[in-house]
Amino acid sequence: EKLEKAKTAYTFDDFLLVPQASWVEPKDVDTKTRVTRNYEINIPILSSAMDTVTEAEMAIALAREGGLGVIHRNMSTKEQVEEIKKVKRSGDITIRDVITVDPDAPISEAYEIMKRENISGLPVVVDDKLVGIISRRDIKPIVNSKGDKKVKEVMTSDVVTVPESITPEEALNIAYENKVERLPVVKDGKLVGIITVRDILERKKYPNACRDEEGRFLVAAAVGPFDLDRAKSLDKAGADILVIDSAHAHNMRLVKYSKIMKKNIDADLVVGNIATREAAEDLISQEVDGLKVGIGPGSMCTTRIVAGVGVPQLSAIAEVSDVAAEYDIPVIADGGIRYSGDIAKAIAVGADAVMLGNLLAGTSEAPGEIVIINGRKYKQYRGMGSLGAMTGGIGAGTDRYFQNINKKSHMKHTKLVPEGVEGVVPYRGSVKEVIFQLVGGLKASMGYCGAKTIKEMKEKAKLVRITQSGIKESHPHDLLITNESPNYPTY
Ligand code: RVP
Repeated sequence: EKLEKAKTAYTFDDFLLVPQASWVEPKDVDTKTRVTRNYEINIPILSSAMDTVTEAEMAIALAREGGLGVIHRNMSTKEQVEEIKKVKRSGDITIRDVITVDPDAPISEAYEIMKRENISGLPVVVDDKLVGIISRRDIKPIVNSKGDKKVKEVMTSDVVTVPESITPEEALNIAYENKVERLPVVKDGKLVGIITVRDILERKKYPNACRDEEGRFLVAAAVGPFDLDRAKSLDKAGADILVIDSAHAHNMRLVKYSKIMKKNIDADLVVGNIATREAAEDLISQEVDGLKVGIGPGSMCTTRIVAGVGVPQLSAIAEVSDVAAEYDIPVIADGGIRYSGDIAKAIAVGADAVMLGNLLAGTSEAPGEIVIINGRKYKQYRGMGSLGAMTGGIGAGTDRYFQNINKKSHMKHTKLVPEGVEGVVPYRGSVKEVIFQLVGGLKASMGYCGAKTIKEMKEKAKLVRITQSGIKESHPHDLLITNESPNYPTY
């Protein structure tokens, strides 16, 4: 009877999207999407909270392209806070830890600081009050002359300053009008930061970047299901979104605790992973801001084999999204995405965004070095439930899978039941290149389906169920591929 009642569940390969009458061309598509109750991102892509995928470098690269990185938690709270700060600092046009010099210091000292820190100008301050600015140009010709002059003798005292509320465009205009490279930011007469023309121009290179209200990059961070202290620290450090990272978020202790976590932070709270309607309902009743779906689809995940548990991903996304839509809560489809077409299918059945591990682990911005095997380049990629991740770092994988080990035990390996494996993925170049292909594929798909926005794609897309022979026909067949394509790896 149990078997008779069992539903059939499907995944990406079981369906294709049906082409429809369309006035939409890929170039007209808008990929902006909601990722939580209060946050929008510009492309529907997040990077996995895994120690071979997301640290600050990945989060910065992805935010620049319009996506969102979720900093992994297999490190101390202090280290994770530092990663968040790195992301926030890099997207900010105002440098806040400004290096300054005293007006009575000899110019040789100012010169040494500039050389050491590789900067071309220093604000001159007395008790945080800005009294001048000195640049390399001012001192280079005289620094070696005899009789060391003081900073105050050569500095420019008539400094053009700007308030904190300045926009990048206004700052750029002021800098050009006054022919200066750097603008000290002053609040109540005190120096609080500095804006450089270089940083503003750098910012213009990424028009699609995801930024917070202050213009800094958006960043998310993973937190253990019951780790309130870490959640508070990450929140304070400026994480915009926290993601409760668990292999089974329908654990009722976790469900209840998510409300406590939510009450204690300003950031939005995403909870995952789940795969059923019931789990979605239980979590939504705790007022979470987003849901993450995926039990067992991950490319390095063995949960379905080790525990025999999971739901094929396309059905899981569809089921959770149907519930979430009733409450207007965004859904992130996490795991199992191999091609851009899978992203389109995930959105077609209701996801607002996808999370990628495998596809981003091979980029230069993922942690870890390139390894060469048989003359080809690879990067390491491992499950957070693999032995390596559970015993490496701070062993964050153990509570992800509700396993506790005695950290002092010398027999750690024999006390763990892994749910993931360790391996390598092909090196794929930069995040920018990978994202270009993935978003390009999604835009093509939206063109075929006649959907101009992600919302329209969710509403309009139609699917057709296919068979094994349909899958075979879908992939290239009956030829020997001689040139590798950037969006269809053959390995
Ligand atoms: P994929 O993109 O298919 O490589 O899947 C990535 C996802 O797999 C992660 O975002 C996470 O939800 C899940 N994961 C991470 N570790 C493990 C594991 O060890 N089983 N699974």
